[in-house]
Amino acid sequence: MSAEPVRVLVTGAAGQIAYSLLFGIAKGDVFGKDQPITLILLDITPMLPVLDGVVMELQDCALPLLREVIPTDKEEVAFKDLDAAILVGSMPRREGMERKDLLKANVAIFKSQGAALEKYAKKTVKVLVVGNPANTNCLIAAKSAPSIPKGNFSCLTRLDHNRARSQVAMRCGVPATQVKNVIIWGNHSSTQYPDVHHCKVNMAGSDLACFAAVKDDDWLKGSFISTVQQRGAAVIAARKLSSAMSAAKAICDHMRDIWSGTPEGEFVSMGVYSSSNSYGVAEDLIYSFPVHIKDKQWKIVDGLAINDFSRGKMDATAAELVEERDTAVTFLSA
Ligand SMILES: NC(=O)c1ccc[n+]([C@@H]2O[C@H](COP(=O)([O-])OP(=O)(O)OC[C@H]3O[C@@H](n4cnc5c(N)ncnc54)[C@H](O)[C@@H]3O)[C@@H](O)[C@H]2O)c1
Ligand SMILES: *[C@@H]1O[C@H](CO)[C@@H](O)[C@H](O)[C@H]1NC(C)=O
Ligand SMILES: CC(=O)N[C@H]1CO[C@H](CO)[C@@H](O)[C@@H]1O
Repeated sequence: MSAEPVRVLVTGAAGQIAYSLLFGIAKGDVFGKDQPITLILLDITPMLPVLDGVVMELQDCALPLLREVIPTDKEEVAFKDLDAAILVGSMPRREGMERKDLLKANVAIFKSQGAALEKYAKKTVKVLVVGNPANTNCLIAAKSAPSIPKGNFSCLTRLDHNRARSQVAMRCGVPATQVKNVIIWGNHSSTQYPDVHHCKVNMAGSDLACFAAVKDDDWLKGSFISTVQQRGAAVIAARKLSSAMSAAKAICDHMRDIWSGTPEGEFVSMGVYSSSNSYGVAEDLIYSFPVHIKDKQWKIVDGLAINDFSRGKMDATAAELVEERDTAVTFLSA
């Protein structure tokens, strides 16, 4: 029995995240071990020769699920009939480039790709934006594809989520899988707020509140938070390249959960559309919230208690996103 292949686009496909990501997708980590896959790889024209090398390597992996690989520099080819779109490519910051000019260049890319989703993709397509500024790029893509439900767009904060989970796990001496329900609130930047007030650590067979398991409130309220916030910069300082293997793993985790759901009683962090003032967050932002996923639909986990310590940090990261959105929207209409 062979199901129809899912059509999956990865943009920035000649880049370093894609190099790990494509392998993860092609071997079945995301859409399931029985689901055939057609991979579509989009990059800019000068990168087409590199893309050919990536295609050769994918072929040489001799994977059972990979039915076809389509490299392209054309949006009308890339976005056709998509089931899933993982938008990794974006304009990188160059030496001396103004913040505003960088944002403007990214608005142009995500406006165009949003319009291509609108025109060519399936209306049920699930879109994950990774390229930075991920939250605002995602919002621009969603606004540029009005006939695709906003709920089908999300941006990646799972890497931050996994970093937080792992920091707690290492502190407690347990595998990362014994730590659940950390939350990343807000922007994927150093103002993000990694929150462990609802996190549970499974130690010796029982679930303990994170604060009780770690037994070091100063660490949890101080250097734990800054370590997670600054982790991307620490990787760049050490590796001279940004996070790629861990980003690819996080993308696989994120899209797999969209496809197959989250376990009962667990939640994950994703940048999603803020539409109902959940947790007092301004509407019309892509903001990272704790979500449950079922039947390919996310729902913000509601009713979590928020103390003053958390409130201030959640508001600060929201303010940053409001400012960025308001600037980006002026470029959108230009
Ligand atoms: N949200 C997150 O958690 C997270 C984590 C890590 C990295 N990132 C971001 O992911 C992005 C990619 O990172 P990387 O390390 O793979 O970068 P990279 O520079 O190695 O690769 C990016 C690729 O995108 C391509 N590209 C640029 N513009 C494009 C366009 N308009 N259409 C298609 N392709 C285009 C480039 O040619 C390049 O091949 C960066 O923006 C990075 O900041 C986000
Ligand atoms: C939000 O986060 C992104 C991704 O790290 C960053 O590029 C952007 O500058 C942040 N926004 C603001 C307004 O600081
Ligand atoms: C989360 C969400 O809103 N998902 C929607 C994605 O699009 C499909 C098809 O239009 C809807 O059925 C889902 O509800």
